[in-house]
Amino acid sequence: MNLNERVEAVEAEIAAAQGGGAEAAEAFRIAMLGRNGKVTALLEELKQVPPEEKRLWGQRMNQLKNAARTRWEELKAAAGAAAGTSAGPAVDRTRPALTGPAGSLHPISLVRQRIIHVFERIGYTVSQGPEVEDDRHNFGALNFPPDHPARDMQDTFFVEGPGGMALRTHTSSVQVRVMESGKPPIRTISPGRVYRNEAISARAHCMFHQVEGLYVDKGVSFAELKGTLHHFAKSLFGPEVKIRMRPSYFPFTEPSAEVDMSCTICGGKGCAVCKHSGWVEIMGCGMVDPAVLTNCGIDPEAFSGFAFGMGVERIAQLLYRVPDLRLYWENDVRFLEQFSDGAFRA
Ligand code: 2NM
Repeated sequence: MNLNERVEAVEAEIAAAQGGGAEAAEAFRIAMLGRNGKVTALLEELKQVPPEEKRLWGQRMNQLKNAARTRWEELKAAAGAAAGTSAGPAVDRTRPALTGPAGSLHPISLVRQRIIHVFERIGYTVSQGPEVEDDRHNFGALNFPPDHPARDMQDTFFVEGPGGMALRTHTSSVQVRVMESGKPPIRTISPGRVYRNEAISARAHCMFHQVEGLYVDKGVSFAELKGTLHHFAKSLFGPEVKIRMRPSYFPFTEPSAEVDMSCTICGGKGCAVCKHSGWVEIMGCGMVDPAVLTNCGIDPEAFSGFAFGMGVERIAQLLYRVPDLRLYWENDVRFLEQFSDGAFRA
């Protein structure tokens, strides 16, 4: 082979060199550009070229050397990229990973969780029951007379079919199940969805969330009821909050009361939220009617109990100053994004 053929052969070899990691790149460098490399050997041969051909051959050899160097750089870069240590764009492996948008809990979930937390800390368990109930658990055992207006078609969603089933109108139905199946002492709360056939407005919805509480034991008093509810209000709304009770009526409690809290918006001075009274209603409560205890298999001579019930939407409205209950169900992210509570994030 003459010099030209040998240069062409090495050029072809350079062009055909395949990547295969850092070792292959280094082997290529040694084979071509090393002390005994093929390119180095050809460069040596320049010395024997006749003087009139030196300029031409010099250019040709330079191109060969550059081609070998370029190919070597390419092989190194390919090996580095495969091993993740490329000399290309720098990657900082200590940077925190990018996280996707996390979303946040719905204000109703958040407030329900906070309510549950307050009662769990003072020894209450959490009970659940079916949303489709029979008449006995939703009304009968709770002392609602057969002709009570709350049973009316206007208030209750009845379920078609046998058995006179209905969507529960309160979670007191869960308390009935707890009393039927257990013995005092009973300390439990029942959070859940309830349904009432009402026109949807800024103040009412046909489905809302309740948390009802029940405490049955020997010698449970109205004073303990008031102390428990004051503790609850302070836990959620701050240590300055006051409560007061107004006489009221529920079929399942006697005596019964509405519970007001000093208005947290104006601090009791009077504002639009409390209608300038300084007080806002937060729940209903009372001593469990002895007839209800009897209906649920508990001897009212031996035991007494108190119960209370609140709407989660109402509590959340007061905590977050939500002006219209319909906002809870519109799923407008501008509304939903405003609520986050690190302590209860999933
Ligand atoms: C309320 C108000 C007053 C209540 C009563 C009972 C039960 F099952 F023990 F009889 N559970 N919840 C109750 C009492 C609920 O909600 C406004």
